[in-house]
Amino acid sequence: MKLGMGLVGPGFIAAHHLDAVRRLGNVEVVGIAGSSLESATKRARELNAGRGYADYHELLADPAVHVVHNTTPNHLHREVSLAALRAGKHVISDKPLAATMEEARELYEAARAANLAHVVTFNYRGYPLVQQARAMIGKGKIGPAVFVHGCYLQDWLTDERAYTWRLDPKLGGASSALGDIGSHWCDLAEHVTGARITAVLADLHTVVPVREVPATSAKAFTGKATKGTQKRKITSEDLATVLLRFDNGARGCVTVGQVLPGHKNDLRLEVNGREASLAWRQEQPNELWIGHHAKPNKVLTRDPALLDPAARAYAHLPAGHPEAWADAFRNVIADAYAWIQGGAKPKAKPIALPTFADGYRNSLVVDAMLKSHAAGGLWQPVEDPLA
Ligand code: SOE
Repeated sequence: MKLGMGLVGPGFIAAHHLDAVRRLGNVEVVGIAGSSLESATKRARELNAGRGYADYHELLADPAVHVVHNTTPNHLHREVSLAALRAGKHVISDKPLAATMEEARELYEAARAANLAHVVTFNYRGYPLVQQARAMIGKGKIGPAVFVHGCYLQDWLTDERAYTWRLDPKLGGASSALGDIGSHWCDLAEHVTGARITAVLADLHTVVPVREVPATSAKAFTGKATKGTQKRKITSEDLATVLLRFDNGARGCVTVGQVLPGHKNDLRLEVNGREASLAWRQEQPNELWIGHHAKPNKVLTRDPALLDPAARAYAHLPAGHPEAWADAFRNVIADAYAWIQGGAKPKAKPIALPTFADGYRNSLVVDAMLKSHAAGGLWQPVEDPLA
């Protein structure tokens, strides 16, 4: 059956949802909802994305839409995703799942009760070499993990004239850099190691405490600093360093920042085991570094023939033909639609597919980081009241 997709919130990431869906073949782009019929119709035309809807309620009422992609700003995630589930639609939501941990819990509970697919776009799981690292660790190839560390660094908020809604807690939610990109790192660390973060000790900082607020919010990565109309005090974190403890005894640390010149989308994850180490970088995603103590280190370059079968399923091009961000994004969306086509049964969920359960779990981790910092830098357990 051909599924109809509708998109709510046609910002930067919307075009990538559409591209990913178009590459699947069995999905029809029905239309997009924005803040008015006029803006949605204009955007639908620009993106060649079917029709425009005056608002998301109208889109949800359309029986031709089976799957809703929620790409609204964080403060609207809860409202739109809940309404979509109540309307009987499968939901693919951007990360973070919601603006706060409490909202994320509500969404997770609603998704669990509905017989529908619920996906959150932790898209870095979709890289073949990320899945390779996961498979190697799962098969004991590096021995017990002892240290899990890395960073997620960007620079698009370096200039004090750069401003985004993510910095406004009313729109972006309880955290800024941690929710936007720290969330990706934590999800990836848990997904790749198969271990859970049990406690955190966080130091958050606002490097740029006053920004000029322009008429419209900056788009990520445009590098455009617009002369603002007013100065605004910023209290959200744009830099964070966090110590981590995992349930398998591993220790860890991560640094997250969006004001670090030269770093564009620099997500790095390294796992040191007792027998070997693995390191992966988002900006060189076709390489996996394999470190040894008593023999030469290696770099595994993405080649379907050399990958673990679990990872090979995510590689679509032959060796020497690099696969990148859009391909990994497409892999996650492809898993989501495969799950939906198969009836979205919980047991049939593809292993790598991030769901609202993962989104909720992730919000618990970020929330613990906020609490740890607010307590002056004390260890804060990551506790799941639903577990
Ligand atoms: C901006 O920081 C951003 O676009 C994030 O919102 C995305 O989730 C990340 O994948 C790239 O950077």
